[in-house]
Amino acid sequence: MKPTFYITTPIYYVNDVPHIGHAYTTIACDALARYHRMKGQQVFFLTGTDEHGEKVQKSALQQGLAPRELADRVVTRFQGLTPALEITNDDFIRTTEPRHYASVQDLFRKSLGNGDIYLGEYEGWYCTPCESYWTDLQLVEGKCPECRRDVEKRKEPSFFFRLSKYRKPLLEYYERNPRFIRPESRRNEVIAFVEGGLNDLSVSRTSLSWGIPVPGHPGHVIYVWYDALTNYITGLGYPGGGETFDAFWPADLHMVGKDILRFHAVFWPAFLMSAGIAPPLGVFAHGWWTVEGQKMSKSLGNVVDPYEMVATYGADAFRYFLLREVPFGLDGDFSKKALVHRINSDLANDFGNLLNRALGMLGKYFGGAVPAPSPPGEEDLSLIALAGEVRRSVDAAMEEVEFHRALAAIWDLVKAANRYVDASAPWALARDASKRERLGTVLYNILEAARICVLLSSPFVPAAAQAMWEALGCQGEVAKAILSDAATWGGLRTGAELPRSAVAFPRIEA
Ligand code: ME8
Repeated sequence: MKPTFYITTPIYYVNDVPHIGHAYTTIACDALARYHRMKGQQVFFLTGTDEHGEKVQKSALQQGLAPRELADRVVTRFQGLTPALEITNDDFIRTTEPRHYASVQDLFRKSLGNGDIYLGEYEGWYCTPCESYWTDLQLVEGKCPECRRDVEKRKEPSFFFRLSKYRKPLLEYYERNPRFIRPESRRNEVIAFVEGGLNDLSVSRTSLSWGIPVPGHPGHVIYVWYDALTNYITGLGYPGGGETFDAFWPADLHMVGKDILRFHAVFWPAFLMSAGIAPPLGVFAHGWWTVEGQKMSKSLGNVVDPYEMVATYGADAFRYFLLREVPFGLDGDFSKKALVHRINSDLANDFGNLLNRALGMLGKYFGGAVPAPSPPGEEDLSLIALAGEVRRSVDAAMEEVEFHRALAAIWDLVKAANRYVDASAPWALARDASKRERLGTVLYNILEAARICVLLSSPFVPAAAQAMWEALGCQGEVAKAILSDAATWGGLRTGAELPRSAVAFPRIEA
């Protein structure tokens, strides 16, 4: 196992406040960061905001603010997601920070120095909302192919990055690193795109002032994607990074929405190759959420506010829903009905009840003190074996970034433990004094299965997991547990005094 794990979210534009899409990417990264910490790796988890460019400048103008003022206001809404969603990022980068200016200018200078960045003139059809130039061929009925709005012809002096030169090195990189772009279907899309040939990329603007100046060319500011992508090395202290940079670069995973995969899988590795820096090891593109069957938009008024979700349903439930409902990588649909259903059925009924039934019976039959188990019988052994299998399935699923599969595996154990309760009928054993030892073993096993479920589910539902962890008499923070020790059967402390109930997942009344 690699000793370190570096994971990043995209940096989010501050032209608008966060919505479910931003929360989704950040929560997915957080679950992975937490899981890798539990594997014993040293994790660096970076998120932040993208504060330069036309979008932010325009939005600020509309609100009568300077771009920096707008950024200062909106950034707090993104930073606030950390406590609200129980996010464990190690740093938060803003592209307006001096450390980022130094980093972008250094990277730029390297490619300017070796001729990979050169001065030319850019002309094209420009779509302001998308901040993209398009060629004649790319336009759809004369409009922007992405947002279908009007475009305008523009021409200006611009520095270009010699992306065309990197067609072959990129294809070789994809070939040598089959897990660089995931999921697989997206990888094929990117390869087909690069095989089709790459045009040099305009990386500066003279028409824009809200950005990082090109070193030595004060009329130019560095264009958005070159600025934004570089955040991933700034966060590790580039260009001076030293130990942190050496320990964590190349990044293990850049998590992105499918909309921005190309920038991460094509431009970014090429910028790095040109500067003599190793490309990242992985980029994962996830799908998009619609809301109640419709595209999310301000005009439809259906934008899902993560703060509102947390206030109504709690962060754990929201996190669980987003990562369980839809196979990670595919598009999905958000509805409150589906969310409430998941909360009541998976969290309250299956998981919450398992723990509460066990604690209730432990209180009733053993005064709340965890009994020592006697050697397991056959029905016990199959539960114990399943716990081991689930542990391996969760690990395999997390390696593949398949949260839905990891959660489904954990719930296989939750459900098996509930069936084990029914099949072993502790209430019947309790009526027969000669079965007292068996009763103790059964209760121990139920609680131990619950403990392992709590441990494995903690990257997804961290606050509830901590509450359940404590209710099970386990010490310290579940988030600090190391799976290789803690997930082994038999970790539950005998003799511990447990409460008679614990409310980890309240039911939501419709
Ligand atoms: O693109 N469903 O920032 P951004 C799921 N600053 N995820 C969604 C989503 C949806 N409906 N809508 C947005 C930018 N996202 C650039 C990135 S990185 C160097 C620069 C998520 O504020 C998804 O992760 O538009 C997408 O990639 C990100 O928000 C875009 O955020």
